[in-house]
Amino acid sequence: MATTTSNYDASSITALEGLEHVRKRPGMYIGSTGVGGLHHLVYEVVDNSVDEAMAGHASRITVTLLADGGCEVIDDGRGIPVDPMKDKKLKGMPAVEAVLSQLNTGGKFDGDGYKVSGGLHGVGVSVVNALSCRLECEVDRDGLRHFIEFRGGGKVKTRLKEIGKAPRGRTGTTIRFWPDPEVFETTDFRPQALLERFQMMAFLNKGLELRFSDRRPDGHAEPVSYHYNDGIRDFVKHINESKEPLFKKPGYFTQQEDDQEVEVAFQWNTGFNADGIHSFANGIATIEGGMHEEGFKKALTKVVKDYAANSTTLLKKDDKLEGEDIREGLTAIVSVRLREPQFEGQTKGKLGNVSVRSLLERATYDKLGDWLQENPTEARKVVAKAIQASRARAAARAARDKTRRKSALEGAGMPDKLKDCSSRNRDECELFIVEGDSAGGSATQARDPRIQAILPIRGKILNVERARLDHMLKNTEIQTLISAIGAGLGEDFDASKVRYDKIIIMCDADVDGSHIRTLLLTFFFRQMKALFEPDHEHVYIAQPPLYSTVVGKEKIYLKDDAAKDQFLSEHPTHKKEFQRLKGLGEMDWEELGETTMSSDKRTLLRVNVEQAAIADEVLSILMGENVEQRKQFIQANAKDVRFLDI
Ligand code: 0RA
Repeated sequence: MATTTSNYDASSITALEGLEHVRKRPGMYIGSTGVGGLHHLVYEVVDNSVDEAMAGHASRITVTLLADGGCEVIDDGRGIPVDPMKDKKLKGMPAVEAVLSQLNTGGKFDGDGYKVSGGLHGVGVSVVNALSCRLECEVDRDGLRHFIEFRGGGKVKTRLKEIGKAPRGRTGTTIRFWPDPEVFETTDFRPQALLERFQMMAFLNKGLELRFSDRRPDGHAEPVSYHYNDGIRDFVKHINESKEPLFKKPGYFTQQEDDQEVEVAFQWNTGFNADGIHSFANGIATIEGGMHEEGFKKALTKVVKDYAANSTTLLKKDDKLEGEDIREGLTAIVSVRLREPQFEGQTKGKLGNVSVRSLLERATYDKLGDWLQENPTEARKVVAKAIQASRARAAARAARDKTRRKSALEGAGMPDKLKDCSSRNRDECELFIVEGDSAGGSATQARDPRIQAILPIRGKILNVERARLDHMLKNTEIQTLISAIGAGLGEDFDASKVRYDKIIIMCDADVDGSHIRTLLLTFFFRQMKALFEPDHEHVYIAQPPLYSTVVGKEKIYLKDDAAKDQFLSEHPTHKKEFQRLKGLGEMDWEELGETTMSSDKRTLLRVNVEQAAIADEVLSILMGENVEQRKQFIQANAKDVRFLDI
């Protein structure tokens, strides 16, 4: 007995040393101490319960943000074991205490089920303990309710004890934790972000019910329950909700072998997006793809091509299908589970296990092949759509070659609409894309013709998200833009040829203006992505001032309400009226010259690639019918979409 006790005390001390390290270097374990890291704590605890569900022992997880700032996660699994550890080092320590206080003890020591282990997740609940000022755990097991409690980053406050009977027949684990305000910059959870992940987990684990409620006094989130009996099929339907599916019921297949299994759901829509494949490994999004995606894409191309080759009524002699034609409009979820996932790449978002590639190749070739045979109506639609895409691609290539030849033969003739600048030093040149001819006229008068070029854009340019390249190239507004920028487009785009240092979008502050701005950003994002690369960052949004007023003889412009308040606090005796400017369309050229077009008075917003990607996504959502999705998206990205004024 004496040795047991001393062993136990010794391992408690080692445990604390481990947790000390976590507190010293939280970033190493949870990425950051911002809101992302804070949420990581929740995911870590929930992941453990999801593992228990994946192993077939739990079916419901309830997450509650408590009134006092804590977070509670309840599951109905087997309950973390409470018996003393047998292992030499931890001899005598209750297993639950080891799980909660020993780094790397993880959840599973019975080798049962897949564990979520990668660079990002699976650091263990002990990390949550280390970064919490308080953590409680209740385990219902063997008819009893057990309780253990920690304080100050993992120090045992109450040793494991029985606190009564478990409710009849119930087993499960409850973990409550209070993130340490000394560690985190904020301890304010954001339900929107949490919910997004809970929903994803519910999609990826069919039958699992994930409930969420927010009991914080100022919490606004409504209680939510995610529960999908059709798992990733429901996921695909959900993604395609705002789109127009080619057929009603998503296809689905699954295959299992030895240590790994795969599940795939798919459905094409009428859209033109060719990267609608979303892949996951052990419930973790693999943003950078990897072996599972590779195998799936390869077999998808082959199986659809083989099928098309046998349907002579659709395929003409010159048609040549490629992978991207077949993927156009496809929404697919590829979810694999394996024992030892290898997460690689910059953000650990790429699955490296080679064996998964051949599993996916075989499964997809066989089972998607069966699906095509068994669903001839759907299969014809898929093939017809791919053929259409391939013809469009051929036409676009021809159109591009023509543009290229033309510029080589005729010299780079600039479009009439462009009022170009005279300087040939591109580092000082600016292109203003202005909405409408009248604003274009004012801007032309206000500009410095040496370094400022004006390109008026009329009406709404084509929605590039929806339009194929060949249609897009026929649009005169787009043609004008491409020639003015002068660096080609798509895969031929060459950022070193861009003719201006700054490309400044100048639109009205109304709905149409923000729509055109979003369309332009989407076009640049899709066809001239290098414009947003960190060392280029050519794209800007002009923010015309909202107010003007007069001080003495000088006209002062104020960009927004905050600037107006600031001005008033600095000029407490100011009595003159404020004029509310009606946006670019209503400004005369002198006003423009003194504000948006003056290099020292204007406010420009530089657009980075993330913001452009958001514009792109906003657009596809705005085009869709799903108002709820649009609302949610805008809420979740409030900070980053503000400049789009939607
Ligand atoms: C280790 C072993 C067993 C279950 C668990 C851990 C477990 C961990 C967590 C964390 C949150 N909820 C959990 N539920 C279970 C298996 C126990 C057995 O064999 O009965």
